[in-house]
Amino acid sequence: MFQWSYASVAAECTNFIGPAGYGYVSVSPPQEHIQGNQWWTDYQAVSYNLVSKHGDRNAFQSMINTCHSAGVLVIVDTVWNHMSGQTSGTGTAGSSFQKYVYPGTYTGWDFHSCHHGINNYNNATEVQFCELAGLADLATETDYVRGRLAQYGQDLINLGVDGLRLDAAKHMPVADIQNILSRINKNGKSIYITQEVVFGSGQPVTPNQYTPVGDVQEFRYTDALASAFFGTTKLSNLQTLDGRGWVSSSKANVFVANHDTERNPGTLKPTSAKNAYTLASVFSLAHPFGTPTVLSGFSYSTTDDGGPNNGYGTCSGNGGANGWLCQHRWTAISGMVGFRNKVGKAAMTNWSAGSSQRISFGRGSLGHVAINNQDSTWSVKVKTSLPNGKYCDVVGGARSGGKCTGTTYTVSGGYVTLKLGARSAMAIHTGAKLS
Ligand code: LM2
Ligand code: CA
Repeated sequence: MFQWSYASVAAECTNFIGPAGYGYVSVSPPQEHIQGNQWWTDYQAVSYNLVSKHGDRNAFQSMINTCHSAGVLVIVDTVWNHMSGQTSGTGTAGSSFQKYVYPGTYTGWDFHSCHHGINNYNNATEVQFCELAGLADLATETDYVRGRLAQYGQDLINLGVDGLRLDAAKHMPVADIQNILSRINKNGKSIYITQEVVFGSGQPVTPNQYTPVGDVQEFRYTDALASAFFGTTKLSNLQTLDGRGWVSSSKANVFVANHDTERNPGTLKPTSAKNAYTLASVFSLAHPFGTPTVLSGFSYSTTDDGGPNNGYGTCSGNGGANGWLCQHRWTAISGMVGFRNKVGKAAMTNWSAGSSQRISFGRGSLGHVAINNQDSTWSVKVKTSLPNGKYCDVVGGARSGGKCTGTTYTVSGGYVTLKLGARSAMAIHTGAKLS
């Protein structure tokens, strides 16, 4: 829930996220950060007081409790690699700071002595000991910094947080992350860890180096979906995603877009032509590879724009409101969350490709999906392992009462007949079967 205030996340956990069956909600950084309207002020930490533009400690605690009551666990975007790039100012909790001097938290020797940006990604030392985007780089190998970051992590866990997204994990030696996490008492819970390690061809710091710690965000997946759904590579080549050198399925955290990629050129965005974003989202939630994250963002005119509506996230029906996009509510996306929950770990079955841009596959005998990423209708009869019966399409509609609000598909004798319009998809599963 990119840039959503904690009060608005709490309301959305109750109103939609919980009932829709999402496992976790992931929220923007809660620690004190520099002031400013841009979204990225979040990533310039000033202290670990939980007073950010998204809300204060009470709002944060209350969101955790409300989301938990709605059956939703909470992942927090955690900035451990650095403090501010801004040279001086006052943070969102009122703390005065200078770059490298954060009174009560850190001072000069808590930072790496390399005070310049990262110019050479082929040099691991520079990647991890110099300044990502000019941000004061914490000496995460020192006992004091490790202890301070663990104290922050412990505070989050004690408040009930269930998972951490480790921002800029690539820029911290994996041993430092392991050490910090080992100092945190998980209170008997299992804490989900997802680490941001952007793959770069030929670079010495790789996503696979971080898998001993937890999940790793696999940006090669994001790139592969973009080129397939833009039609520059074959969608039909995405049947098997293991064995490509990527992070393995059990460790990969995958997404169609995140808040950074959607702001980059040539990537899948909610505004991409030809329904590409929705089709890719259907693929991501249907395909067994990895643990999928759905981005919920907002529309913007410049890539710096902060969240609209004073940061209070709002949705309406199956869409957004007041500048928020609410992708998590889109019919296709929330329908596919239901699909994924129903099919669980069932293996891919009955894969077929009608062309390089038309695919169809099942998940055991629990679900079946088809994607037509072409400009003409695809009519085909495909094999399925679903039991005989009538099923509601959950991409364009849902089951409501005893009826389908969208298309009804009939499975008979191990086959289903599809007629998929240009750039559209269908998905059926046993959780949306008519009696
Ligand atoms: C991340 N992953 O490693 C976040 O996903 C990404 O959004 C963060 O960058 C980055 N790490 C640092 O936490 C964002 C944003 C940058 C922005 C930084 C810090 O993408 O553009 O940098 O947050 O606010 C900004 C200015 C940049 C300036 C920097 C330091 O855009 O021009 O660099 O602040 O003042 C001199
Ligand atoms: Ca670093």
